[in-house]
Amino acid sequence: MTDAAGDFDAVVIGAGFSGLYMLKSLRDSLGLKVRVFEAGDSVGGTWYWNRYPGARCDSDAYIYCFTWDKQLLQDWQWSERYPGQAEILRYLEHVAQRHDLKRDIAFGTRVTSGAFDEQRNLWVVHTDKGDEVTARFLIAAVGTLSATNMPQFEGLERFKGRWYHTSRFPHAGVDFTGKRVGVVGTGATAVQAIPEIAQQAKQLTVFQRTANYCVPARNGKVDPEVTAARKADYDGIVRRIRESPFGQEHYFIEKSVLETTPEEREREFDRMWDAGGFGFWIANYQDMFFDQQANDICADYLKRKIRSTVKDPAVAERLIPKGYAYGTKRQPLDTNYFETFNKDSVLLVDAATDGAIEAITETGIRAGGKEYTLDIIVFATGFDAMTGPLTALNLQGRGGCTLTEEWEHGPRTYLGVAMAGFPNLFTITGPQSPSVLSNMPVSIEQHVEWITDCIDTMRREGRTTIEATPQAQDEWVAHVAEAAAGTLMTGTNSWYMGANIPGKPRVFLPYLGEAGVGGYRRKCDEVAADGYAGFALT
Ligand code: NA7
Repeated sequence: MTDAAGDFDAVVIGAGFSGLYMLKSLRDSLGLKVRVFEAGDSVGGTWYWNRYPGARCDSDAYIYCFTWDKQLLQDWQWSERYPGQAEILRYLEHVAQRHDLKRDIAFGTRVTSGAFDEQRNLWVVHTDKGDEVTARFLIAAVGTLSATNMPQFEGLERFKGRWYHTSRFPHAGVDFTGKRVGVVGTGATAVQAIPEIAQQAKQLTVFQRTANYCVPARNGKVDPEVTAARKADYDGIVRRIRESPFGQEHYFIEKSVLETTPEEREREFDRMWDAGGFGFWIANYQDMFFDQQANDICADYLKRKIRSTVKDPAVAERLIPKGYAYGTKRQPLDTNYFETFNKDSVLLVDAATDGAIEAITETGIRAGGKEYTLDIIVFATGFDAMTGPLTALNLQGRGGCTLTEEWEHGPRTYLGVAMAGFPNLFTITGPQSPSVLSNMPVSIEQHVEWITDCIDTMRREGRTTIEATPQAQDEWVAHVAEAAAGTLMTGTNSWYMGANIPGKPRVFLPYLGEAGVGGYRRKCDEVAADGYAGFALT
């Protein structure tokens, strides 16, 4: 075994929030030689690709940003509670410029494969531009919702109109004026896009497979006094969100909803509803995720809201979720979503009552035996979440093992950050870490800082490789499953369960144990303090 250095100390894949901070940390804090490969033509990741109408953040902006640049926390002014895609992209461009990050990023370059060379202890990485580079460490900063799910609808190639997927929307936008538009899907993306598209389109037809529980976003300007108070208390805010369950300043009500009077809980529900945002979801009564009866009470409130908002009772009934527990799918935040169905120009086609999509035709979509004529189809059909972006990298670990094979029955990781058989490979917000169940920048920063410390420790101790042990990995996989099994989450066909992708194993993908991101952070820190317990180092 030799210890020859590669072309780079580290290759980072992706230049969104996670890749930018990973580059900054390894290059400017540790002084490493780093190359970032990014498929897009600029930085931004999610915020580079998702340019559909209405695309905006669902977490409050004051915590949906980097907290490691303390001066920027003070200087940057967000225009609203939840900034839109263009504003977040502008922010990330600014960060890249401010820290001179672009000089180490190869844009328009997709990593097509990576293989661990066991003789040299280096990763050999290939790109679609013909690069072959070697690096000691390989870090996947590829995002969790970046592998587009485009269902194989029969006949799509026949369609004479134009079609788009929300996650690959044209940079120049799409003019829907005077058009007959179809939107397929009613997830968080569609819930943002539908009211916007409905304002332009002559006719909008929404194809719903599963109705969704929505709560109002309540976007708008933030009171300057609130902003000033937050800026004055940023150290406190950062400490709190890092220790919190979800990377947000949201905490469950430490009481069972079953122990409340109808009046008391109605007041609480109204308060959360009026505040808008994720509070209704993740600052609700604590038994809501565990007890079906408790969950039914919260769900009932939201169902009543739909009935009182949607004027046509038949449409309202079809928009009311059925057959799964509230909160077990990703919570969409809406701005006039249900109100949009009161427009004469908006039609709901519900798979359960009107019939599912059968085919795309030359002139539109056929569902339930009926033809809907369309000029433009917008597919808001989501992503192959969490594992999709990683398996797409075609990584080969020891003995040529691949993630696709290793993860045949669901992801297998240690701490959601490393995998047995794949030395010196790290994933940022990977499956089996809190990731998508948290405010992403908080989890991204935690992983980046943990990986940076790990690499720094290895260098100081003269280590060449680090690799999760199979035993530690087995225990983590079992622990992740056990944490999910105690909740209502596993009973729902959600992308958290891989259920949106035909053939994907039904396994709960993120980690929700240790009472969330704070406890998980402590667990990761303990592992490091214990000499990287559960890892083999050479
Ligand atoms: P989601 O939440 O996966 O939503 C996708 C929607 O598309 C959802 O309503 C799906 O119905 C529907 N869908 C998916 N495949 C089909 C097919 N084959 N036929 C009909 N309808 C289909 O993705 P989003 O982009 O909205 O949100 C992803 C995340 O991005 C979001 O949670 C935020 O974290 C950001 P289903 O519910 O599966 O029955």
